[in-house]
Amino acid sequence: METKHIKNRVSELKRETNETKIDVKVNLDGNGKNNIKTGLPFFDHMLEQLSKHSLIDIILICEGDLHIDSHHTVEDIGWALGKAIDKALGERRGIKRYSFSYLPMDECLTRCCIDISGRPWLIWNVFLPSTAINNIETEIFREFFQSLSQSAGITLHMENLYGNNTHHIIESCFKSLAISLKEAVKIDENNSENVPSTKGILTGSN
Ligand SMILES: [Mn+2]
Repeated sequence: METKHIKNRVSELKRETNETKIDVKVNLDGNGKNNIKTGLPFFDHMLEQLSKHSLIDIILICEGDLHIDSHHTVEDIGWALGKAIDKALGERRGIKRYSFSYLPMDECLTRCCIDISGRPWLIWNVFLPSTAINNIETEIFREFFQSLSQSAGITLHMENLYGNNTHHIIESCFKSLAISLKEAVKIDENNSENVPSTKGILTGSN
C-alpha cells in the first residue's frame, strides 16, 4: 500500500467454542488467493468465490460439529470472517465505503448494496426453496450473511431479483457481495487521509 498512513490491512482471528474451532486470516489488499477448508465442499466453493472476486485473500480452516448439522459451522464462519474483515479495516480511514453490484448468473440476477458503516444491518430479500445442497440446508445461508454483517459492521442489502436454480441464487449472493466488497474496501486515492463520514468515525454504533 503506497498511502503512508494505511498500514498492512491484514488480520488473523482464532475462535474456539464447543461447536466450532475456526482459524481465519484475511488480507484486504490481496489478489484473491485462498485456502478454505470448512468440511462442507459447497460452502468452500462459495467462500472461494467470495475471495476470488473480492481480491481479499482468505485462509480459513474450520473444524465444526458437522455430525449435528451445518448450522453452527456456517453461522460461526460468517461471524469469524466478518470480525477478521473488521479488524483488518481498522479505523476505516480512506476507504470508498459504499458500493453495489448487480450479479447475473444465467437465469438469475442478484443485487447487493453495502455500506461499510460500522452499523450492522441485513436486508435479505432472497427466497430459497426449502431444500439442502450437499447437506447444507438453504435456510442457513441467511444466517451466514447476518453474522458477517453484524461482526464486520457492514450494512448489507441483498436481493435476488429473479432466478430458479438454487445453486445459482446462492452463488450469486456470494459473488455480488464479493464485487461490492472489492470496491468498498478500496482506498480512495482522492480521499485517502480521511475517514469517509461527517461524524469522523466509522466504527462501533455510530
Ligand atoms: Mn457454482
